[in-house]
Amino acid sequence: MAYSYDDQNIFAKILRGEIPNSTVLETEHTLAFRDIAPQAPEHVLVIPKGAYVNYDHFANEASDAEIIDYTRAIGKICKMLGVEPGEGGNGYRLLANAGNDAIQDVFHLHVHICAGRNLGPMLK
Ligand code: D5M
Repeated sequence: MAYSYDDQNIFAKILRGEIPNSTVLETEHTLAFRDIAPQAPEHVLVIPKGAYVNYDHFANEASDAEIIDYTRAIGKICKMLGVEPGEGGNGYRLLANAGNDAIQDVFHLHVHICAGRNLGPMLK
């Protein structure tokens, strides 16, 4: 499968420092920042620094180091936000939209972390 990545997408511009962001965590392979249009009291987007259009692209082509870094960053942010259920938090939702049916707006992989209210059965 050939994946097509447009390096003019807004998250590519954030990664190049061309537009600002509200950073929550930065690691070697991952950047996390607050969503510009939050749908919950806590709404953080987590993106790999590599050029991956969606989760499938990332899972197939990223290195083990990138995948480990990204996965652990998501867990770390949930702890930082204080929403980890096992640690006294009230829970959270992870969501990654891909393609038209999911209404993906930005074609650089991002996992939404949403928390801080009862999120109902679905987001978006
Ligand atoms: O989600 C795309 C998400 O990206 C959506 O929740 C808004 C957010 N967004 C768009 N531009 C920015 C900037 N500049 N900073 C932070 N967040 C942003 P999708 O899953 O593709 O629909």
